[in-house]
Amino acid sequence: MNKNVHTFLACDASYEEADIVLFGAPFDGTTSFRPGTRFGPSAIRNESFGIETYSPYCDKDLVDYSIYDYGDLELPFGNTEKTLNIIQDFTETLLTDGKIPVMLGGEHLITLGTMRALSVRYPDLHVIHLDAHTDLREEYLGESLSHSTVMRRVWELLGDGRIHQFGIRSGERHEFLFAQEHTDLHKFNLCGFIKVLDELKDKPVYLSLDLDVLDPALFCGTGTPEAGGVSFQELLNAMLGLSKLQLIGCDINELSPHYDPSGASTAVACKITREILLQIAQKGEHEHG
Ligand SMILES: [Mn+2]
Repeated sequence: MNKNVHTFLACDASYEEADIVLFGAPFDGTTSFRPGTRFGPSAIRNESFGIETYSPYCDKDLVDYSIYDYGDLELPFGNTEKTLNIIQDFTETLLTDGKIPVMLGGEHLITLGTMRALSVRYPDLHVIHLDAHTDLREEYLGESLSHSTVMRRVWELLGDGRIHQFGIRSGERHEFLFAQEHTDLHKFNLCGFIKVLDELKDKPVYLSLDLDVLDPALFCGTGTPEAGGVSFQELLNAMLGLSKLQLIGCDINELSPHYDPSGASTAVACKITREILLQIAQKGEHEHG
């Protein structure tokens, strides 16, 4: 008899043996335009069985690594602060147990939960942020906790020069002016990404991937699609450099699966999740010899 399991593709190690822990944060409580990212993690798990465990891009296979899929956190949809606390507490548990957290969203605000835990643990932490949107508002609709303020809140934790933003093509003028002073913002594409990887290779780095950085022509399953954006190949090439880094955690967020009835957006999310997991896993392989 097979076990009745519902995990991301081949992420079926036990918690104890796993170096990497995948978990879902199905929260879309502050979504301003079109909700639905709460269905992201389960869609990624379900549809992951449509792709292979083997990556011909990096010549690695998920079956050769120990990754545990916790499932989804239980989050109170109406309570943003409590949701962030649950994510923070869970992340702290993983760090204490020596695991690398990989979180599937959910809306982008969930990043603040992991960052609250990680910024304490790693005082010299840098963040690589891929997104169509600046996410640097001081507040949105009177709320300081929002998917469109998340990187401003992260900046408050980390300070100047720690957030490296790529693919950004939307925001208010004052956000871009803020970025000139306080973050390392690269507009429109991923040019300069490899250079930043080289600069950060000795630092602890967290990756926050808002999938709407992609061209909505290939990734329309998201709440705030923004015309323009990078191709799958560009994103993949960038991700294939991640094993150079001391990646201490990451999140992949903003898939809202039902806006793309073809399922292609979810398939894109599955494939990029596989590639990121393999980059983190092979790094651990080098370190353990
Ligand atoms: Mn975005």
